[in-house]
Amino acid sequence: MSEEAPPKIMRRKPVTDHPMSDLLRIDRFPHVWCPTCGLGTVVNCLGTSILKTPEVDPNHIAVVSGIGCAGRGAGYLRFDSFHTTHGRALPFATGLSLSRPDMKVIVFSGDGDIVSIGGNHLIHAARRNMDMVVICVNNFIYAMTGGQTAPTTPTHARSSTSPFGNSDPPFNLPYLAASCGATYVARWTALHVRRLQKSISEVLKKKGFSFIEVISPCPTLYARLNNLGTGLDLMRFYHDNSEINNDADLKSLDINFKGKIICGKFVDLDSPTYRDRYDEENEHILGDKFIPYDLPDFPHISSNSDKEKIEK
Ligand SMILES: Cc1ncc(C[n+]2csc(CCOP(=O)(O)OP(=O)(O)O)c2C)c(N)n1
Ligand code: SF4
Ligand SMILES: [Mg+2]
Repeated sequence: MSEEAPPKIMRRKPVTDHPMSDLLRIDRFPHVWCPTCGLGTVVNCLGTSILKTPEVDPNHIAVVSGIGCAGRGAGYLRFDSFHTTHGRALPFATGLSLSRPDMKVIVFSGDGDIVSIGGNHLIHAARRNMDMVVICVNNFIYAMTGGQTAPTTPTHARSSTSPFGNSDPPFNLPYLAASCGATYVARWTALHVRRLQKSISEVLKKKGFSFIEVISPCPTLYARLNNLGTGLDLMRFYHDNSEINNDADLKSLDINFKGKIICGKFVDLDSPTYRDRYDEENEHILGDKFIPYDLPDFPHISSNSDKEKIEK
């Protein structure tokens, strides 16, 4: 009588489904990002935050990107995703947020896209307290186009257009966003995954203009041009050189070349959004003739939203 073979013990079970597979457009893979680039980590943090914020209905989330390596983010995420033109993610998101107030609009893009060509849109979206979340992935450079100097490149850092070192001062992004009117401002690095996820969860449940800067490794251009090693070396650098100080003076958040990176949640306040002020102004002028959108304050949030029901 032949004995039945014992069940095979598998030390490593084959992975049939990625934990994020419901949220990713796997058909778009392999992605374009280099090994040890920080962008995958930041996208993963965004997806994880959405999954771990049970109040937020994933079917009411739109992700908008501009152009750049970071700008590829929207295309890999399986929400209502829009890969727009360079610098225009914020005006696109503004139109979307105004015409679809039932959607939570998230802009996911790079420092060059949001702060350089898109800088004007950033300051005005913040000033008007547009209801949107901005995740600005700052790798200190225009990566996709070959590593040119960005308005975030630290003084003395080298880039393909400043081969002897950048002579300009970079923007202090949290200070810029806050001084223009952003009602939530935070900075993390790609190493601070839990804190970044917590921040994203917070802003998903908040109204108004939220700005999260994420310092992220670009090993292929920024690190190579500045002899900073691999993405892993940059993660070690963040580990050794970042300091969390939620109470830091916004003016003190400058990032110097190879200097300390102060992280934290610096601003979290409630202030009327563009739509609140628009409705109030129109009600004041038109009285009963004005019919505002009949929507709850947080239409994308439902107490019994079911993550299993992500529409395929
Ligand atoms: C109007 C316009 N100008 C310039 C470009 C070229 N361009 C594409 S991506 C990019 C820079 C992207 O930098 P960033 O937003 O920091 O993204 P990264 O690649 O660093 O993630 C530039 C200048 C373009 N596509 N369109
Ligand atoms: S060039 Fe830099 S930012 Fe772009 S994918 Fe490669 S490592 Fe990432
Ligand atoms: Mg960049």
